[in-house]
Amino acid sequence: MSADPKNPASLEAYWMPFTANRQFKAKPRMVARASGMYYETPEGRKILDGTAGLWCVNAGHGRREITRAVADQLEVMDYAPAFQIGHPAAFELANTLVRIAPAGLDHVFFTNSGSESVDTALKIALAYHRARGDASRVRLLGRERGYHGVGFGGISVGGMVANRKAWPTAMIPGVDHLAHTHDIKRNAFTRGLPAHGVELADDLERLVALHDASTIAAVIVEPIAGSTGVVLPPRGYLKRLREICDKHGILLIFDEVITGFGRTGAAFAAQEFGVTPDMITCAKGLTNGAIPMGAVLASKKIYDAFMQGPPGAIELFHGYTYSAHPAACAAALATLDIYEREKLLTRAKEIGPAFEKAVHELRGMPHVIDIRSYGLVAGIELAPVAGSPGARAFPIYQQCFERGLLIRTTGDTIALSPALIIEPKHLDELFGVLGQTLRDNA
Ligand code: PXG
Repeated sequence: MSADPKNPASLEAYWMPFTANRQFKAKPRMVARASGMYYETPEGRKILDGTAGLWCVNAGHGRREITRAVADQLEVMDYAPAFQIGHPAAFELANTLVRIAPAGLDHVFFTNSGSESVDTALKIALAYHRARGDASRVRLLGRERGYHGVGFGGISVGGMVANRKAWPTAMIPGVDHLAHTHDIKRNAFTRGLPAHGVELADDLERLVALHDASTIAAVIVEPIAGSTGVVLPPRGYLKRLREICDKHGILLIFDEVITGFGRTGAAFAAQEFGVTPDMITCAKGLTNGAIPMGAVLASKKIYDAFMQGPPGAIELFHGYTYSAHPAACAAALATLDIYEREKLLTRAKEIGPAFEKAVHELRGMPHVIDIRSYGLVAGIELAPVAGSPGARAFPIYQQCFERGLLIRTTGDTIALSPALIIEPKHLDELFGVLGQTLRDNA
């Protein structure tokens, strides 16, 4: 049976992720084609994509170079065993990633998603300390309001109650959380990074005092938290986290699934903010969303710690059937080539000021209580309807879609993360529709 929006039975079998299934199936929103900055519905209505898909289509939709590279690769070789066998594109891709990564992150472990990247990085952190003979370092620290995907590791270090509450006994043990940095009392409507909150990094000292550094393996944070409503790091915060980690021998992991590949104006937020972690998790923009793929970038220090055992011994008992899948490698190589040729990894620096100006012009619109943006990501926070979280923002999401604009809402925050190819005319269209919709919902 093919999908027919007018026939609810045809929509029943597909259990949709992170979706209000019953509400959706009663009034479906479908897209069928995509090109450049636009989706198109099955009926041919154009929808401006204000979110680069789900923060992943950084070079815009329908990039022929990627299509061709994937098709060519599948023709030549569809699949290669990931374990004990290599194929050239995997090595080339790792080399290319290391070239654009922060200096010192010299090794790449491939996964198929952000969630797998996070669980991989957490496992590497634990095994790293063990390999060094420091096996008492078993605690993993996340942060409130963090999102690190949906694996058991990711939800454990994550800080979103809705993602955790159904699985209270399944959390991995030994996890604790730093305080989050969202503070609109002090930082509302800041342009650029918030001025207040560097001292929140000292919360790590509190956890060290509570648990003792000798038990702590790693801290994982998003440089900019995306899924919980675009929470920016206070000025100096990430640097101080790095200093405290160094002081206590704790690994620092940046989850750059959203901030990676140009979102902030550099290849990675680590470079933009001048702080180098021990590992970076990424996915999404790595293949421009065309083929699922994720990666963990790890420092030489970490990799070398594993390369010690007897010759012939597998150093890390971890990996996926589809780690470095040939089609994904081809997609990623073609994507990175586009980013480089079109200078997209720094494009957010050029268009960012116009984006920032346009988003801050929404200040004063009905219910807008904060606006924050950096590079090509923005959060517009709306005052919640008392007792009904999300009820303020979701109708705006629905109405924008009806009016030809795709935005993302999380709680009562509207998140924007357009493709890095966005032009001023798209900004006019995006903020024209969004501004009018906000006014219509006074
Ligand atoms: N870490 C971070 C920081 C993420 O944002 C993941 C891990 C997990 O990635 P996968 O590929 O397993 O989904 C993410 C994913 C949204 C939204 O609009 C965000 C994500 C996924 C879907 C929607 O908030 N982030």
